[in-house]
Amino acid sequence: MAIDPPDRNAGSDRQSHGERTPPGQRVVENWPVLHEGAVPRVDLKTWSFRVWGEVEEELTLDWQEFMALPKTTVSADVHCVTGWSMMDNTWEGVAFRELMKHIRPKPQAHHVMVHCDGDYTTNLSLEDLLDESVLFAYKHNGQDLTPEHGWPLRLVVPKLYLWKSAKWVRGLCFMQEDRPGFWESRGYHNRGDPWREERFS
Ligand SMILES: Nc1nc2c(c(=O)[nH]1)N[C@H]1C(S)=C(S)[C@@H](COP(=O)(O)O)O[C@H]1N2
Ligand SMILES: [Mo]
Repeated sequence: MAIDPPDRNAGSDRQSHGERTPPGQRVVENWPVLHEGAVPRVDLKTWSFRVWGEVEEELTLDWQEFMALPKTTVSADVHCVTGWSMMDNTWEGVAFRELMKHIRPKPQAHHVMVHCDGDYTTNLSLEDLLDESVLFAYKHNGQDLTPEHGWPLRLVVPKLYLWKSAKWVRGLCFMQEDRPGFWESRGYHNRGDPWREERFS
């Protein structure tokens, strides 16, 4: 288990990677593991992905149904609020936009709470999720995700700090009004744009 509390000194150790590293970030080569609680044990036979809340119809997909969705590959850097960035990742999975073909949000549904195995949640605007870089990934650089990095499925939101990239994702609750998720209610910024250094609120 590894917990990363807000680090007020994040970014004091600067190393640039050209114009691609946001302010206050340093590039790492080895991928750190950071999360709250224990790595969940997941059984693909009972795994399901659920969509509920402000939608015209709830949706539940089992693992096979999720894997049957068309796949995509996204190349992106990731930036953690604790100050490290990892460049040139290749993610393979299902684009958020692809999943949205099966979801009819009600007109007032502008926000989404992402739910995971365990108690972790994170909130995003539907607009941020609809960015073409956002996907549900099961592979990183050609390998299945390891359990500690979110196997079987994690959300990847490259344009926002990595706490928005929920590991062990199991569902989405569409909402009319925004609500803070796990870290957002503990002092992290509501949106988390690394280019604006939206670290803490
Ligand atoms: N389910 C879940 N997802 C999570 C977290 C968590 O505690 N639980 N931590 C977040 C935070 S704060 C970070 S920095 C990244 C770390 O991802 P990594 O361990 O793959 O580097 O996962 C994010 N996704
Ligand atoms: Mo984090």
